[in-house]
Amino acid sequence: MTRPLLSLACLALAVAHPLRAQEKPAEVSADRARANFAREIVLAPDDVRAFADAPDGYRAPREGIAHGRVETLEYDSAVTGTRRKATVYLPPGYTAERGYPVIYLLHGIGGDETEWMRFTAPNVILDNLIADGKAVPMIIVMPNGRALPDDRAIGNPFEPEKAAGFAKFEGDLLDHLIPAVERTYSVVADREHRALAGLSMGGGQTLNFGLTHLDTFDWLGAFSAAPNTRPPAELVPDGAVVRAQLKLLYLSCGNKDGLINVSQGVHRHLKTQDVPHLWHVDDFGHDPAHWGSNLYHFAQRIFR
Ligand code: FER
Repeated sequence: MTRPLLSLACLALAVAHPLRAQEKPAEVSADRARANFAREIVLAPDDVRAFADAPDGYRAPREGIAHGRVETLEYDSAVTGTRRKATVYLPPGYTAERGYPVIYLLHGIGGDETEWMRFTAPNVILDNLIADGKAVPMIIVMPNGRALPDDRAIGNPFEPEKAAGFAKFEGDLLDHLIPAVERTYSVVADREHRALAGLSMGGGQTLNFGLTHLDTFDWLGAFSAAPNTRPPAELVPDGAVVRAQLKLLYLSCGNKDGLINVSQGVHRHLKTQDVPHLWHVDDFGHDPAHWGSNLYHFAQRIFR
């Protein structure tokens, strides 16, 4: 199975420092993370694909179609006390004459605001989908989900203080990033025109923040959500509330991903609560092939 290099680096670190009685918390966390990735994968009969993988070439740049553009947005955050960066994709023909929907797209534990672009080129995926009439023109905002004064993707991301930055991002997103995006770009600033999605750690953030802020987001996508996902019964204590509001709850995981138990737990709880959701289990691992293919599918199902 292939995994992002940074996750592999974390695992190597855990192996190099076997658990001992006086181990520092960071090493204990790394060891636990390694054990999470190595969990036995037990598939239930409904842990199956909902559709085929994205077709060949879905993330290959095409000539002869209109292309969007990618830029960096800087915004001030009272959560971190710093000026922060987000990567922004503006769709082909972006104009202030109309308002666009926005997807906030969150990275994994080893990443930052550049990770999605490096893993799967969401700008190319969307250029291609829009050219084919399969997705509506939308803005993609790719922030740094580590809301700390030093938010660089360096060191051991499993250190408790570093991991806490991913939880603190909730306030940064809601109170600082979204307002900055809505001041800067021509967007439709309501819940019907806001989606939240992410990979791994960012998938957990999506569920944690999205399911508790249904007033802000109408479309959620969690791709191979990580163990930072809060217990499903806490996230959805009453299925009727989610059922009445959310347009799309998209959950995906690869059947070779040791973290699949996290997504299975969410899916099974949603089933007991009668919450409609899309559950897609493909044949990938914890890797960019899964995240790109699922962004391709998710982007076609939102804002319409
Ligand atoms: C963990 C294993 C993996 C964990 C987080 C991750 C918080 C995240 C992985 C990723 O984002 O790729 O135990 O705990």
